[in-house]
Amino acid sequence: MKMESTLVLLKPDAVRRKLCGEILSRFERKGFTLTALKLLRLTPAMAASHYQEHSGKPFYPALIDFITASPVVAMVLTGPDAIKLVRAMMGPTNPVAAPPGTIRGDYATVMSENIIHGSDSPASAQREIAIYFSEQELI
Ligand code: DGI
Repeated sequence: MKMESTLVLLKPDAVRRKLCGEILSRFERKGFTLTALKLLRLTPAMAASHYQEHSGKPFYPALIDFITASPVVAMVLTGPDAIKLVRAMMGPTNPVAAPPGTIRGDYATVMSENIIHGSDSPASAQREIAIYFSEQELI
C-alpha cells in the first residue's frame, strides 16, 4: 500500500449534466481525501499541456475543443493506491467497454464525452497536478 495523490478532472460534459456532486460523492464514500478542488475553464495552453501525448492524433483537435469549451472541476484526491483505484472506479476510456458500476459505465456513452479524467501513473499525476494547482493550493 502506498499513499498517492491523483489529478481528477470532471470534464465539461459532467459539469453541464450536473453530475459533479454524484461523482465526487463516490470518491468520498470510497475513502479518498480531497486535497485540492477548483472550477475552471481550461485555456488552450493548459489543454495542450495536459494532452501533449495525443498531439497529432486524429481525435486531438476535437479533444482540445471539447475540453476547453466550458468549465471543468479539477481536484486532487489522496489515499492508498489512489491512482490505480480512481482509474478502476472510472472504467475504461471507451464507455462501450465500461462495465455498469464504473463512472463511465454509468454516465457515458461515447469516447469523445467520457465524463472524467484520472492520472494514469505517478509521473503523470505529478505533471498533471502542477498544471492545475500551485503548491499553496495543495492542502
Ligand atoms: O486516460 P484516459 O482518458 O482513459 O484515456 P487517454 O489518455 O488514452 O485519452 C485521453 C482522452 O482522449 C480520452 O478520455 C478520450 C480521448 N480519446 C482517446 N482515444 C480516443 C479519444 N477520443 C476519440 N474520439 N477517439 C479515440 O480513439
